[in-house]
Amino acid sequence: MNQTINPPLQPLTGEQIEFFKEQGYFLYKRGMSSDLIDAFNGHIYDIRHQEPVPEWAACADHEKFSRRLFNPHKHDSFSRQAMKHPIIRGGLAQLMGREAVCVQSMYFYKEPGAPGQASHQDYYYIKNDPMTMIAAWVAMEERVDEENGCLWAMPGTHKLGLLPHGTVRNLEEHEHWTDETEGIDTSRQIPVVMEKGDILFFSELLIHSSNKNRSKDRWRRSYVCHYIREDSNILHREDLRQKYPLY
Ligand SMILES: O=C(O)CCC(=O)C(=O)O
Repeated sequence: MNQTINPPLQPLTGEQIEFFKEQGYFLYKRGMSSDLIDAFNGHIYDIRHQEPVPEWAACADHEKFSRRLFNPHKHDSFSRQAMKHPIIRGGLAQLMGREAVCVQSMYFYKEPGAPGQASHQDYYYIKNDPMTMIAAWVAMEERVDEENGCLWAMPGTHKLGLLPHGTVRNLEEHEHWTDETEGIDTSRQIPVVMEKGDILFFSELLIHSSNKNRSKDRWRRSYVCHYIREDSNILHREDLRQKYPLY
């Protein structure tokens, strides 16, 4: 029997790879099917709807469906399957030049009224060597826009290296426990409006943020995984050392 692993897909064109290199991100339209996203949203809802809630997903009762669920890929096979999505696996292999492994996942509920995250570079939180980290941010709603707290990105800033980060300045808009980039005018950030199933790939040095969900009744669910090249290693963060292959 042939034991070889199937090679990753090559979903990105040369032009798209070039765009990523220049701008620090690339938006892949409709990478995941609407059916898959409905099933995954339902599954994540069920995890915290159980009695009792599994220990790894435990939270206060009033927070069951708010803010985020950390690292579901470590405990839940559906979350791992979504993390390994063939378009993501293939896109990352093209952008990194080798297969990627996953080190972190987050499922954001971001309910109406929930704060966003101040501008930052992911590398500030997750150091890795060599530096290869890329995030894949998947839209889990029909539409993710300025009103329900979409991501904002500052094109080209992945070329600036790691910038200083300090205390969050606008607590009305952003979560207090994160840090914010300093010494740079972040008004050049652009909103990344996305539709259900769109996948945003972005570099660990790209400055990005999100604002409060200001809608009355539109959630802003998303599934965000962070990946490094298979030969990179996570520094400092013991909790994110384990590498999850994508095949
Ligand atoms: O989705 C958000 O609101 C913030 C996500 C983010 O900044 C990240 O995953 O690095």
